Amino acid sequence: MTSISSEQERQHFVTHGWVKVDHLLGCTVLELQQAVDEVAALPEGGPWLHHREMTDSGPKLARTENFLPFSPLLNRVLADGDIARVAGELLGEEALIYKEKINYKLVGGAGFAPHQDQPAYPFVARVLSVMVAVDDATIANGCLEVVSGAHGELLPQDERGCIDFGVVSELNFQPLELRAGETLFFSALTPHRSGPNLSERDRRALYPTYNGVSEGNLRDAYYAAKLEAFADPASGDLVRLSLIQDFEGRAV
Ligand SMILES: O=C(O)CCC(=O)C(=O)O
Repeated sequence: MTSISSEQERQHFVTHGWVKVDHLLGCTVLELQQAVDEVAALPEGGPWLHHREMTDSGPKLARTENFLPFSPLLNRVLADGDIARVAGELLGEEALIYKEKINYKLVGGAGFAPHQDQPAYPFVARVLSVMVAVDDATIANGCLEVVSGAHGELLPQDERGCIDFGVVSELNFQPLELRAGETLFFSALTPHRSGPNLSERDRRALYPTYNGVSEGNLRDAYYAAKLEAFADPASGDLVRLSLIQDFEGRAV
């Protein structure tokens, strides 16, 4: 089988714990943005999960999950296309979608505390995190910041499941700007964080997460567990988006 990622890209991923790859969408950036607009416009109360946050200009959409069954284009791009094939090359076996989310980070939207993704993913030993930029992701609008070469182990965590404060000061976070349509593959152990969107433009991004076929199709089990965990409404000032409390957004 011919591979889609180059040897250099695979080596970059192994060494640094992340790699950016372009030209994997299989559709135009405009089609991708329109499909994300359609998901954002889905009404409340479906099997998809919309989450909102409070910003200085009022409540805004922060995240949608569980939308692939309702978006043929996004399902093709994330589950059946070259992004999933490169994910498989990096995992070393066919990649299946474990879960999918859109982080909208609309103007004024909040950032994410330093964390590794692995603790947020039950039932699975190995997952691969991926970000597909829907809009340009820049320092001003809260692009991802990663620590290179620190994907060998789970770091000490605080009570929220984020990286312990004492460890964070020793980590060297580097901003990764992405052009709309570019894809970032990163290890579920790569420490990362992001700032708020202080710009005048929205910064939307898709985050499909993949597991290897040898661990089975876990997507339904993941969403059943998430719905059960979220049935017990969390109190407090922060919005809960994940099974860990990495999001820094204010509750509506
Ligand atoms: O979208 C971002 O800015 C960061 C997202 C993130 O780290 C997460 O959803 O786990």
